[in-house]
Amino acid sequence: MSTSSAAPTLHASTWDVECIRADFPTLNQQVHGHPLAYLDNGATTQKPQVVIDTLTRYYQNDNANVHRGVHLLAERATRDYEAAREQVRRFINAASTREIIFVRGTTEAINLVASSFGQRLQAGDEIILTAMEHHANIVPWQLLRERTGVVLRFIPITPQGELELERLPELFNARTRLLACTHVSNALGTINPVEAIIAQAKAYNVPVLLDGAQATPHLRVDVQALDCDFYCFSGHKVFGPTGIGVLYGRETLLESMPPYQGGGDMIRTVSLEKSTFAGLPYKFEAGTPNIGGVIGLGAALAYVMALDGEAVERYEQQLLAYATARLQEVPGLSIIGQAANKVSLVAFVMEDVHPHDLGTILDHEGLAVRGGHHCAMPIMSYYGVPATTRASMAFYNRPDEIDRLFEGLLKARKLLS
Ligand code: C6P
Repeated sequence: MSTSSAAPTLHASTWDVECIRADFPTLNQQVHGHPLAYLDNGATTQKPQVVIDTLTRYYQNDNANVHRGVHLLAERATRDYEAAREQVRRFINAASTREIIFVRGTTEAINLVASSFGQRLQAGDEIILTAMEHHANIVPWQLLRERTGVVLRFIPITPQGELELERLPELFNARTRLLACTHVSNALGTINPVEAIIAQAKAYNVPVLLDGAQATPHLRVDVQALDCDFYCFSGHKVFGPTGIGVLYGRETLLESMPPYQGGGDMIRTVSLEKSTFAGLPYKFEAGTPNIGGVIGLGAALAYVMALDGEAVERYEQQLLAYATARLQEVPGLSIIGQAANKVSLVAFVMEDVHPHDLGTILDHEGLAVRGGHHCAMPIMSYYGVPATTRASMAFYNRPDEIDRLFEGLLKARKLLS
């Protein structure tokens, strides 16, 4: 670790990072002749051995369809599938498992709400979004706008990368039907003051959807304390498998919404004339679900919940402070997103160096970062850049990996500028 005077001291000893790293086999490998420094956790996180073992065990021993068979394997698969739902309920402290819908990921969760909740909206009804959303929380609403004529309004952002909350009151009116906002920005790292946003929305009786894709890997989320109406997240960003995610919905709202897709498992009766639908949560889970993914997600959440949440947050905040200080020492580098409240993610641009070229050079040093628009093109436009480089850290990252990033950036600068 660097002894640079600008960088704060990182007391890694308060968090046994080596012990944690031993749980993640992917981290232990060489890339282009260097030890892997995986700093692309915003894109997807690595999986602890317990998740890998759970998936293997499911496919080796229990593989069967759920809610259908009476045989032992079907019973075991159904039991583990529903146990994972209870694990998700505990993870976000939902009031009931009826409020936990399994979907493919955050993208599908938001599309489900836009499609189903959106059916009740009419031309001229309004939805408030923010200017820092991932495309997953913009495009489904634009598609809804094309279908119905709803109006989209946006909370603007400041150069710091925070929401201009003073502008929020003027966005509400009698036609506002929903506010949909990211909990944490994937491109800036900003943790939004969602409690204050929800309080304002409640005053106008407007339901709130939170995109929790980047929040759940870093923060403890309590949907009842937040009093939000929908909360969406992806399994693969919270140390679980890909292809599985969660839509939390307040039970009364979900009850009032029509099904999203039709098919097996979501019905009560079907005749050639009409169908009636199953109760929650099955009404929204048509067809054979990603059973292995759900069970793997349950294992991932159990792993995360067994960690000391406060220690995780403290350690990640130290990593963030250290990375911010070190990167600020790199000549010609500007950090994009300097909110007061951030998760452990630093996005930046470097004078005269394209993020894709930078990413390639860093890759050859064993450093995995992401370069691009991060599916947040409106944020890139706001800052007037085509793309940024993003180092996104998890609780298994180490300060020496940040030192290696610093050295890699100096090398890239020498080679490219
Ligand atoms: N962001 C990133 O590198 P899916 O793809 O459905 O699991 O998640 C979509 C999504 C929604 N909201 C936010 C805030 C996100 O960050 C993401 C995924 C990845 O930043 C891939 S673009």
